[in-house]
Amino acid sequence: MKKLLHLQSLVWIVIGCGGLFLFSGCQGAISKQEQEIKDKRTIVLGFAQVGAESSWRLSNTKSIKEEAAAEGMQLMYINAEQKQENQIKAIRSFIAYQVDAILLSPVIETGWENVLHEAKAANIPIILTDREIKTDEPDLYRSFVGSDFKKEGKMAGKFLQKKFQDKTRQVNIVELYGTIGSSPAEGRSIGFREVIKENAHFKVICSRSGDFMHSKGKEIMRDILNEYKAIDVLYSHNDSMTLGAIEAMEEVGMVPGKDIVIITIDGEQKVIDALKDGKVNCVIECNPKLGKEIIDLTKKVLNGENIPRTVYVEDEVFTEWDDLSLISPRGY
Ligand code: GZL
Repeated sequence: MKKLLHLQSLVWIVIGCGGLFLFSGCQGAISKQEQEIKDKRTIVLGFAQVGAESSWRLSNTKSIKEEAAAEGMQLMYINAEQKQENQIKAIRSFIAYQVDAILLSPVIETGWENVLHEAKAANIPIILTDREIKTDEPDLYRSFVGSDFKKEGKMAGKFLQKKFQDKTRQVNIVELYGTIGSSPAEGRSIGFREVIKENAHFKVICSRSGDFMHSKGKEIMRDILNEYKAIDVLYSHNDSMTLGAIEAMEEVGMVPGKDIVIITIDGEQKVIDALKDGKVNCVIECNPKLGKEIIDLTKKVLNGENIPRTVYVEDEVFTEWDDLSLISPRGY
């Protein structure tokens, strides 16, 4: 509708000039007029966000909203409450409005072909932010901006190898898995296992999904503590689940970071504070502040420039061995 309105106003402008440009090879004139309108009009983006399940997610949303506003872009934001069907509905509404581009953080990796074909048919570019999709049709989206989740999993495994380098007895590991079918959970799990398979005495005795949520992380850790009596390590796919798991440990008198070594991913302030208090042993950052990279990339797409297929943001690792006073406030 929006683009149609602009086209009509463009046609009106051309006719308003006595149709001078309409029939006499007006391409040059129209493209000048069109360029002036295009330069003046506000870019409208659709943003289908996963939800608001963690402080990480809230920071990620804030970063993208702030950068879009700073660039004078209008952002239509939908919180899909971690449901793929809500994201698909949001994309369809963005298509109906004929936004200039769609930002999508796909809650899970599969099931996107139909709606992304609809966006392609509408000539609306898709940019993936934060999470990736699995598809045999790479042209369904232009680029991915986010973290390298497999690398995050490997960093977790490498910390564990150093932490237990003197141990030869079996090391029992519990994994709090993120959202099943999501690219961060899959990457963090695969990367971790790729590293620890070098150590035959490292054993993942239990892996359960807490869906990246504090409440589920606590609930599942309570059950695991009842079922397993010899746990050495908790490897948690995100800080929200970790904070829930720490509460479950403390409920039964366990000392997190001592009785159970804890490795967690995201880098939220609360978990950095827990690292400083000795309740956590290793925090792997997953940088949520993707706004600048996403909006810069979107501008390039809309200007018809070539863009990279994948833009990984850098993630840091903070361990119990570091000078933790050097960690700047996290902001999320
Ligand atoms: C990772 C992101 C994950 C965070 C969680 O990029 O998708 O989703 O690690 C969030 O905190 O729920």
